[in-house]
Amino acid sequence: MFHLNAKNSPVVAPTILVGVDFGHANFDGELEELGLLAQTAGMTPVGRVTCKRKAPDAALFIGSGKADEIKLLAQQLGVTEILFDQSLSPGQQRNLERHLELPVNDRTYLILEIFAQRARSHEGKLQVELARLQYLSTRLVRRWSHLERQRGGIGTRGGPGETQIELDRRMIAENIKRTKERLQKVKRQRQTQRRQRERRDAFNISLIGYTNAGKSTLFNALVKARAYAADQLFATLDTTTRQLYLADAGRSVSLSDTVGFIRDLPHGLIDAFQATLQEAVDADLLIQVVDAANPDFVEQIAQVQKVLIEIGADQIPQLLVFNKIDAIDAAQQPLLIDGCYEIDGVQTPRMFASAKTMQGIDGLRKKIAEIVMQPPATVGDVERHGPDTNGAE
Ligand SMILES: Nc1nc2c(ncn2[C@@H]2O[C@H](COP(=O)(O)OP(=O)(O)OP(=O)(O)O)[C@@H](O)[C@H]2O)c(=O)[nH]1
Ligand SMILES: [Mg+2]
Repeated sequence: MFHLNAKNSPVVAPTILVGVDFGHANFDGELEELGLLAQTAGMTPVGRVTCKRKAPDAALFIGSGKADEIKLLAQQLGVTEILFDQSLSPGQQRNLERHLELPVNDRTYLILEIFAQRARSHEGKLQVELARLQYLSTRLVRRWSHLERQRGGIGTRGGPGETQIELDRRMIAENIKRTKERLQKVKRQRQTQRRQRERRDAFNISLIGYTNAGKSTLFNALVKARAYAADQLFATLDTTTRQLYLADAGRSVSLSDTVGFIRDLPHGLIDAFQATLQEAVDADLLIQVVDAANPDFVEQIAQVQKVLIEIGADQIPQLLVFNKIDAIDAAQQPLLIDGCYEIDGVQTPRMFASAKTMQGIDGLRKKIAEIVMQPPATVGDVERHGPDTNGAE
């Protein structure tokens, strides 16, 4: 049996999305995002199951009644995989797979899958490889207990799987070590390139922001290059850099398009992707692109800020571009194109624009030129340390 969608073509990898509401505000938006992630990874969400809980169930994450409901729906819809929005422990994942008799995966796995499909550069591939190995090393036991079950239910302790697990652990550990070494080497090469760039006295600008905000589209609009832009999450994985000539400043700056941020990026990925995000840490100015038409934009800015703090880039001056104003209702159109927006108590310069219709792009070029010509310390009037640093000298 296979499914047909509206266009009468077979549905690829039908899946059910499961979200557990632990009582925080943005629950619907998060499940929406899981659906987009699933589509980006090549799956088709055909059903959704949600429930409310105070805390996850230790064994199944959800209650067994809910699990039965999912199992029934999965049979009715003929799905091939179940996706959970929240992270599952290896034990929960195993128990759920036994209960549902289907592969069960979580958001972390999905993000790793997408990164694996997308990585193009040597460095990007190594980073994804490392993150996947690290994820796998925590799930090894699960894989083997499955196998043992297929062989006829040998107990969890001892058994033929044991030495194999040890062997696999060692192999993975060695693989992780080798990949880290190779990555280190690539990073050193990148540093050399960076030093060469510094010697040229370049002003470096990085476009950052939540995934799908329109960074690549804006990058193209500014430099007239052709970076891959698509209505998918993580369309861009490798940093692209181009020269941008600013007539008003009478000079060129280098502009980089970077990987998109996302809430709760798996920690292994933050570490592994630091080299890519390093580009952002090294910039003189961060242009944060915001999807102003997304109802969750405030939360998305907060998520970006959180990652910037984690990678030590929160002190770099920022310019906010509230993009996609063409997609905002007439009633909510901004009155002023140029203004300020507060991030973590810091007044940050903010412009409205549409990378798609080019509205506000000339103004944005002028604004960038203005910032480039300012002495660095005064950009955005950054005053990050609050009153307790007053009178310190
Ligand atoms: N309506 C409208 N759509 C836009 C605008 N800018 C970008 N988009 C669309 O938003 C989607 C995402 O754009 P991208 O430029 O790929 O976004 P990104 O931030 O680079 O995304 P990732 O690389 O996946 O992190 C695409 O479908 C674009 O066509 C805009 O100003 N208005
Ligand atoms: Mg992009």
